[in-house]
Amino acid sequence: MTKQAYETLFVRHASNPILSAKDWPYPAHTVFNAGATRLQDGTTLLLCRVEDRRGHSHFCAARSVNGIDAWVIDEQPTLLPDPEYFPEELWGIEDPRITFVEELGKYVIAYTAFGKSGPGVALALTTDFRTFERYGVVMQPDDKDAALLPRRIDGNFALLHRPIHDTGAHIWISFSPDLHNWGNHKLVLQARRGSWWDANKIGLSPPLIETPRGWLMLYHGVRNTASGSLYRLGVALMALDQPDVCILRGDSWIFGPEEPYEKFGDVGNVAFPCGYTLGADGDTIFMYYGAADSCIALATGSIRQLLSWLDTNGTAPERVGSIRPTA
Ligand code: BMA
Repeated sequence: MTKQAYETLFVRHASNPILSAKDWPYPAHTVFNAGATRLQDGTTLLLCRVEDRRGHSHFCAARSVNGIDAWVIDEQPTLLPDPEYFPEELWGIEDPRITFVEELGKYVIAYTAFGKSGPGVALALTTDFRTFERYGVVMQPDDKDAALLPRRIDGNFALLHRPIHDTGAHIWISFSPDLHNWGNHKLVLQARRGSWWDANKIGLSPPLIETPRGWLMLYHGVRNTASGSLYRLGVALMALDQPDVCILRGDSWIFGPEEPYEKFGDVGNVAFPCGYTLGADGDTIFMYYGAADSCIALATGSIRQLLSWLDTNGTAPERVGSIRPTA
């Protein structure tokens, strides 16, 4: 048998990590798991999770013209937990994912609100990342790893998220007419159990990426080992008109901790993307990921290459969700 190397689907940027606590204008313990978006003027905005020495997190915006360096970081926290009005945020806000919703003319940030009942999913809306309209917790604990789709599906907004139940930690989708009331919950993708790389938990990583062939989903898979958890990245393709239906899912992981900044840190062996932007060619993915819960790194990939890899290496999984009732 000829020895073949695994295909490289994401290439790390040479100046990784691109952001860490030492770049911060105010005291910060770690900076990681950033949401990302490209603003109207082309600037890349990262909404970074900043953890203080209490262990509590908040968000701080960093802006850069090329999305790589010369970041201009807000002098003060951009969005702090507000436990007086939202006690679900008592222990911090974490892991933002940003979706621009054209219908609203607003960015919708889905994030983890961490309070005494555990982590839940909260939403906040903004037009400028300076003032925010909080919708509070929309998915009660334990739930996290959420992102909104950029447009309605069959008349409803759609939110991917990851509740934890006795049966495991799988990806679900829920629908809403108004972003406040959620229902029609459907199981989308399951952790695979056993010795799989994504056996113990899975969760959405950045928001879904729309392509003519379907929604590309980058998701993190967790494998528990004797020396701790390994967080790696896999890819799946969901149907455009039915994002709860998985068309193809890769068997192997495509990106995982290899470099020292990914292997060593507060939580070693973690590569955890929460955001991406697209290049001007409409194909290049700039994937921003938290490395070892300590810093922010960048890797680039290609939609075309991911789709062709899925064609060769993906399988159509058994349908896990219920069939949508017909009107
Ligand atoms: C997950 C999330 C992430 C974190 C990861 C590794 O459960 O809480 O915020 O990066 O664990 O610690």
